[in-house]
Amino acid sequence: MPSLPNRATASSAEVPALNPEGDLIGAKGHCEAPERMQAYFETLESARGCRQLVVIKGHPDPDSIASALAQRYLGRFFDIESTIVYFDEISHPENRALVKALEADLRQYREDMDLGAFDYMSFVDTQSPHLPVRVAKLPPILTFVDHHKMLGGFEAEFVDIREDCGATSSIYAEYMEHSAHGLRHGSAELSRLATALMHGIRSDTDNLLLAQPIDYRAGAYVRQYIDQDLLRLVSKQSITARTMDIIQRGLNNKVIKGTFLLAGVGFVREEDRDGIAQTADFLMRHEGVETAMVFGIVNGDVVDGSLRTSSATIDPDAWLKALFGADSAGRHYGGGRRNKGGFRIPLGLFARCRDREALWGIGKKTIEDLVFEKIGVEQAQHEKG
Ligand SMILES: [Mn+2]
Repeated sequence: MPSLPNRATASSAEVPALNPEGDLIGAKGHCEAPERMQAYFETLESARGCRQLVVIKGHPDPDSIASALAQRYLGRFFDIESTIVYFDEISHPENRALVKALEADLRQYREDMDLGAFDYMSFVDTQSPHLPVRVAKLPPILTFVDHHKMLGGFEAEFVDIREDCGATSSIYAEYMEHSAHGLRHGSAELSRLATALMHGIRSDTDNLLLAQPIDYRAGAYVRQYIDQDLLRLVSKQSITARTMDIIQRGLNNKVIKGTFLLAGVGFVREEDRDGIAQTADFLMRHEGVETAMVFGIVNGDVVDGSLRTSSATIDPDAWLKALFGADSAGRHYGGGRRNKGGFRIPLGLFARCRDREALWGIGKKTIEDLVFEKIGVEQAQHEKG
């Protein structure tokens, strides 16, 4: 029997040091894009002492909130003063609780805010830098960090878009791990930031089910600094009674064609709009369904929808853009990333229609016809070979 190597002969210098959590001290994972990280910090250096507006577009979610906090934190090393702004309501009750638990200091846009007074804008976790409000003279874009499908068509000092990355939070974690501006122990604020990043990574990757290598590395890095109790608190998943109601309507109204499921859920209050996405997530679990699309009229004035897919042939971003097209300003009604997407189509003048039933009927019919026509055409093409 071969003898086992004697562990006692290894010199103590070869034994890596462990911190109390059992992690290797000073061990670093692989850095996916060292040049980009370097360029990121050089860009912040070039803006030393400036004021930046960190923009969250759409309804703030765990990944965008954590990324904005990371952008603010990293800016501080360069004396960059940051204001984090968001435009759309924080609709999901869990996200409202998250912002509170993180003491995140996010500002909702108000008309008396002078966005033009900032030196720069930085965008996180969003596909395009268009603001939902008109500002006479917008500041230039300092950094743009995201993981949605690349759209291009804008100028920025620094751009890092990684489509093969499950969460924008993971990109920020990489900047931190491989620079001198990383997370540290012993700071309540930094453990909140680490927790926010972990929650952002988990929530954008369906609890790591869809995680890419960078997401695992980022998770391994931030976990050393997280506040376990806080993470447990923010990731507790409850479904509100009103969301249950939306899911139920989705179940009742679903139409399945092949592997595609479409469900209209009628009128949804602004604060419950996240229920549409939650319904799409839920209906994806229907046996034999590869793609689920759920839509409703939110706030009485916009058709809002979510798409989820595990299909290898449907690219949500291209698919939704082709289906709904763009407005007269060229802005697409929909978009997405690898396995999920969303759309928002304003009803315009029709929002004033008092006959809600008729309005819903038109909205539903329009979406159903568009979708089923597209699926039909795709199927016919497929069958033709
Ligand atoms: Mn994201």
